[in-house]
Amino acid sequence: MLYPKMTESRQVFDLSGIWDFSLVSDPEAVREHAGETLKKGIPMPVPSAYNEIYPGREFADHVGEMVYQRTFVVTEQMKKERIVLRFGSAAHRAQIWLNGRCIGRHKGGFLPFSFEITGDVRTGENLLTVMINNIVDYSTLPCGRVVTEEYPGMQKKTVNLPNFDFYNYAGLLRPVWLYTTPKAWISDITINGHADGSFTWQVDAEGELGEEKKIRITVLDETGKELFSGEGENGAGKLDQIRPWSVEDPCLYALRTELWGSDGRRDVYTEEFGFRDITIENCRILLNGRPVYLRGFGRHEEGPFRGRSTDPVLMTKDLGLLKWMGANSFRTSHYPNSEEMMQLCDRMGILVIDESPAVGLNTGFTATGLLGGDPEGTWKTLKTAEHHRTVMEEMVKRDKNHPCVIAWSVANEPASQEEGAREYFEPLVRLTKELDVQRRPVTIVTYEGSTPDTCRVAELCDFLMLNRYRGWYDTEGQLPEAAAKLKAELEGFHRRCPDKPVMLGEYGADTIAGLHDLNARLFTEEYQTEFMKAYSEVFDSLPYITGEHVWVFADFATAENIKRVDGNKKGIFTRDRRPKQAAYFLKERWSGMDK
Ligand code: BDP
Repeated sequence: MLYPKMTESRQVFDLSGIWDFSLVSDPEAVREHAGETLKKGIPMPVPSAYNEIYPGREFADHVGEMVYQRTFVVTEQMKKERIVLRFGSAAHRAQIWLNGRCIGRHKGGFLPFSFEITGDVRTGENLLTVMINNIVDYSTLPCGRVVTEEYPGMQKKTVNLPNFDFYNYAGLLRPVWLYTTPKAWISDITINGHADGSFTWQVDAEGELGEEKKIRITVLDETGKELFSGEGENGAGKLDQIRPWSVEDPCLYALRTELWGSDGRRDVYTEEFGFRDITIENCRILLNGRPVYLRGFGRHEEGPFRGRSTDPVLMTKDLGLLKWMGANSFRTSHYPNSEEMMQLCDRMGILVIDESPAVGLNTGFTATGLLGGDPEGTWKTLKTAEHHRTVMEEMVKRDKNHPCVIAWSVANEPASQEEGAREYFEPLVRLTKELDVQRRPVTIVTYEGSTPDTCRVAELCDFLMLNRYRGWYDTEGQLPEAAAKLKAELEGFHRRCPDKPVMLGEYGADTIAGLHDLNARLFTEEYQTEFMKAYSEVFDSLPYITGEHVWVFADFATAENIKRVDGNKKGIFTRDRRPKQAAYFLKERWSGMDK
């Protein structure tokens, strides 16, 4: 899915800003009055999560619907074009009305969607109403549970328990745009560039194409110099002397695409891409034929004030810190990040494991240990299979051209040891591979409940990504013992899958910034550093380990519970991005790896 870009033939209007907002107790009334101006709407910034903008526990933890509204003006000039309304995302379910008429719905909180509204808009002012539902249950990704609680003498209370360890921020988390195209338009572009300079392209066109339909593509270098031109909706080419895209030299090229339709007008779109190869050989992940050891983090797209939202300041700052640490990669745990983040990673040379929002697919386990249900019943209980397919399709379609994306993660910590796991994931892994012309490696990130003896999905994965908390959730405070357990498990997985690269997807310890102890006790900065050292020694002793992603880049907000003190504190940085002591250990370790 193409990002809204201004080109010679397209105009883009950013609808970010202050919208009207209201929590909803009666969704039917909103549907009925969607064409009327909101009564008692309060100002709400878009993009942002609505939750922490105003004080009040009831406000933040509201379960159900909320409504966003604003007007926008369409000019006579715009009316001559095709007009599209595009959402970067809406968490988790949205219904949209234009001037009172429902124009569509979308399910899934972290991927873009759009509607053509040419016939629905009028010249002058238009009223846009968006109702969002924030409930996570056994049919959504991520998963959660809705529970009705009863207390003596009180009204019944509905609560939504997330089956995951991050705060359920909701709303219009990403930008909203209007854009125009000619009546014959480029609807999709797929590029596959290799490190040897060969490439293929596929251009999809829609609308009033007629016999006159013509497509021309031009490959441009970073300075805009034309290197190649070709015709047709698909084709292949080869360039001499390209600079492959890499961490050290994230060199981007552009495919300029022109389409002529029946009215003789031209639509233009320029998509950036890189020439690079990702392959797997002998327990190694190779970037452009050379082994790359992944060092970095799982990272949440969140911070103070905005909650989980597109924030160019925070994302640039975080990638700067990643580089400062000597890291080269991160996982978009536990949902696709914003499109702007992917563009920045392309540009800054950061390798991304692109994760779907499939987290909490385990009715018997959550990180916080409080929400377990039926420990045997996950794959009989969940109703996510079809939605999971759609999400994988949307995610690959959105991110397929980004050189920074080196692998797809289909899920985080599902009940991969339970009966039914293989049957659930096998078609999803196959689909993901089929959808991606670059055939990137695919993985499923597994938890410690899924051992070398019990895991049912290891063979489906191109590389194994394991989350382990020995020394924290068990063997706490006993790092030599924890390291011994970790090593035995890694060896077990290697015996089972001797050709597959193995990496840690998560390992970490909650650490209160500023808390110190000579004996490196739990929760202190010293313990986190010792924990990182103990794990590093294990990795260095096993040649098939191909990466280490620490949990987590920065402290983040979670649902309130007795295992979390003001959120998850496993960050190597605090939530306001100050380093804890372990940052310096990892910086030295990782920076030294390039030498
Ligand atoms: C893992 C989850 C992650 C949690 C982490 C933790 O994948 O989302 O935040 O544990 O407990 O189980 O800190």
